[in-house]
Amino acid sequence: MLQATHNGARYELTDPISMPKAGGFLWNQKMMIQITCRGYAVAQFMQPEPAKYSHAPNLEAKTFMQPEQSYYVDHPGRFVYIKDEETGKLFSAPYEPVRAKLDSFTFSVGQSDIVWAVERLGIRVEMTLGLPTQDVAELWTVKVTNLSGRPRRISVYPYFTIGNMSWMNQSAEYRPDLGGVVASSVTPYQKATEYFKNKYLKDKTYLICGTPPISWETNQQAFEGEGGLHAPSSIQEIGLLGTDARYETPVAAVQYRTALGVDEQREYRFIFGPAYDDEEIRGMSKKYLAKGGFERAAREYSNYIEQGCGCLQIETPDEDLDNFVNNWLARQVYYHGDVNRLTTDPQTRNYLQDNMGMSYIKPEVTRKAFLTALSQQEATGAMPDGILLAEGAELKYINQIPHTDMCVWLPVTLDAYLAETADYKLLSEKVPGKTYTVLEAISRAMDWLLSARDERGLSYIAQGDWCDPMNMVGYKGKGVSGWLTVATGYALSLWAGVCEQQGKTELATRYRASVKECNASANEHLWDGDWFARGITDDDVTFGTKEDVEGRIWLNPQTFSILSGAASPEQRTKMISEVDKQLSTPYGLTMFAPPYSKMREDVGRVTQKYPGSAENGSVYNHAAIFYIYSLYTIGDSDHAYKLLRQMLPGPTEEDYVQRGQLPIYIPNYYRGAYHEYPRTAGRSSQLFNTGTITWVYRCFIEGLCGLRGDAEGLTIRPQLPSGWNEIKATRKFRGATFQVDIRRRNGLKEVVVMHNGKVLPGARVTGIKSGATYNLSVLVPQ
Ligand code: CEZ
Repeated sequence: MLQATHNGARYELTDPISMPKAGGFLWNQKMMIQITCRGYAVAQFMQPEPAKYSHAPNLEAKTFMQPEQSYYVDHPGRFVYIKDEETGKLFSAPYEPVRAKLDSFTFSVGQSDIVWAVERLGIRVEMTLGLPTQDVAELWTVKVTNLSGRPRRISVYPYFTIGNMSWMNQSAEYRPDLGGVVASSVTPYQKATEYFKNKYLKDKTYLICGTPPISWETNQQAFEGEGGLHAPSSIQEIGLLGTDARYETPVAAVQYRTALGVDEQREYRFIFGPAYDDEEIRGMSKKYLAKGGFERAAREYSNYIEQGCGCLQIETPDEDLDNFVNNWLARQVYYHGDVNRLTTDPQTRNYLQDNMGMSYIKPEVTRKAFLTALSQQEATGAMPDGILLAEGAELKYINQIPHTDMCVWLPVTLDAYLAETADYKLLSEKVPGKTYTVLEAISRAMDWLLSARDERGLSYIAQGDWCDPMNMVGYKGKGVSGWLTVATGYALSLWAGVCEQQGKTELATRYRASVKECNASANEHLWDGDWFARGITDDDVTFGTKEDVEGRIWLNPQTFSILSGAASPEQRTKMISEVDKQLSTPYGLTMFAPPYSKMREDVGRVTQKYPGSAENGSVYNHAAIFYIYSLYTIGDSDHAYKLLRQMLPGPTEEDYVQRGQLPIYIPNYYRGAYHEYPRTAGRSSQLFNTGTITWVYRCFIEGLCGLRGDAEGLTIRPQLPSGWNEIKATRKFRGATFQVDIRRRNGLKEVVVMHNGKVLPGARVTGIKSGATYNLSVLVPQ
């Protein structure tokens, strides 16, 4: 049903039914497309706000990418109908909309292309999707091959959804001069000022054909007729009807009628995308449909993706894990750091964490992100809810709601950046547009965090912290966040370390004292005997405690109390055992339990989400990875690894089917409510936008492989799970390559690292030479 090929660089799903929502995604800096094995697609491009060129049949809401999208017959998709001209029999590739039973089906997801190959009626249809690197467009190749051993006559009908473009103005027609279907529209608006903003939007959608079709249809209803998309009326005719769309829903469908000899093959190419005008369409057609255009685009795009290959390759006893880490993990990290989830106002915490991941791929991007973020710091030292990345961008959606945790992420993400690069120079850089340096800016942010606490020393939550929809704990101005209190402690302790390193002893001492304060406050007001509470509401009710029937224990406060040092070793033991007991599922740890079954007005919107979905007690991977990271910091390797492995779908068939997702990315959540709703538990959100992924990378690099940098070098402290006796890792670090052979050895007390036959003091390599290769043999204790 599912197999890795090309050493894990591709995954192939061999039926369209057992994991119907499983898909892959491709992106470039201007667009993204997620497409399922059955042919349904969600694509967005930036102009500079996210926009669509292939729409639903009805008016769509503008929102962030939604989890667990449901697909329906008319959902935007890319399909190819095949009609046997002798018998009139019909099927469609990849599977929708006809859903005819296929003789064979392969959905093959690669890193820089997605390919389907399906067979029925003795005809093989291969569809390949690629993207250009700089332009917004989909590059499609459709190949049909006659496998039946006798001459055949067939018609091939690519059908690409354009959908409802605009309630003001939409139309489509076939343009022989451009060689394809062009749909036009006007982005709806009402304010006169919007007109000037919209004037240059790409309001056209086109499908340009490399080979001129013999007929076409641009009117969705005329195509579908009374037959519906399963058996479109127009396909029953000899040729498509060639209707235009005049304030009617556009579609791009064309027909090729062809005779195929035995084993004969035909290939057709198409470009599908948005454009401003005919000129642009003509340009795209010249660029990509000219001979070799697709091949060149594919090479360039695969080079672009290759730039995100990251800094770590591993060889462990777990092949599926290796496949993921070596082929897919850095890719998802790169996607986040390279396009910021295709928004012009990423949430500050997302922006910082997504860019943290670039420390391992393109650290100059991370550096710039710190400067960009800090240049938007408020006069009070607070960080805004979102970082504006484009001219004229505005804070939208969730960024209009006050969250109090944004400052925390500065030292937390900087810690990874400095460990990777030792770029301490950044600290004395002046923040663009400000009168102070990065070091001063972050100190201001830390002071702001300290100022935003109540008389008990607990951090105010306002309308949310890391947990966005926890909007009613503190909306009256008094409620506090237990998580933020210890997260502040953690941020300050990291920051104190940096200050110390920079010789700012006074600052370091002051911040260290504040860490103690935060930790003491958390212990005094939030320790519930076996774990830390999640917060205290406006009306002074402590929640996330034994008293609660729902939302009894939350992961984040435990995690960050480990990181901040608020939890003593005895407390840790208790917490960890309660987390195990109350939050474990076969798909990972839920972010709290039990999920809320109804609105709790002093906690907020999070309790209204469906139990076990998203923040209402799902296996919210971002929360789980923080916890895993914290376990690595205290050397709880077995535990950490078990949970880390659970983040990845598979390797059993049962697990794949339950999660419904290919092991090529980590989603933001898997359904929780394991005890309440076991049928849906484990189901993937299919949403690959998640702060999880950069931390997963960190956990492999710093945790499992234990290859973390510092100001002068690289420390080697692997944390193998006890079932493993050896692994190999290749780590690129500061221009050098480290080939590390890690083995377990009886009778050792500490890690021993050997280089050129010598034992390295402190298990650490210093004086690293860029360009050099270091072969290290590492022995780790039993
Ligand atoms: O958004 C994420 C945020 O992007 O939720 C995380 C938060 O830390 C991230 O910064 C936890 O709350 O508004 C909502 O209810 C949404 O559900 C968001 O909370 C959530 C979505 O998953 C966005 O992809």
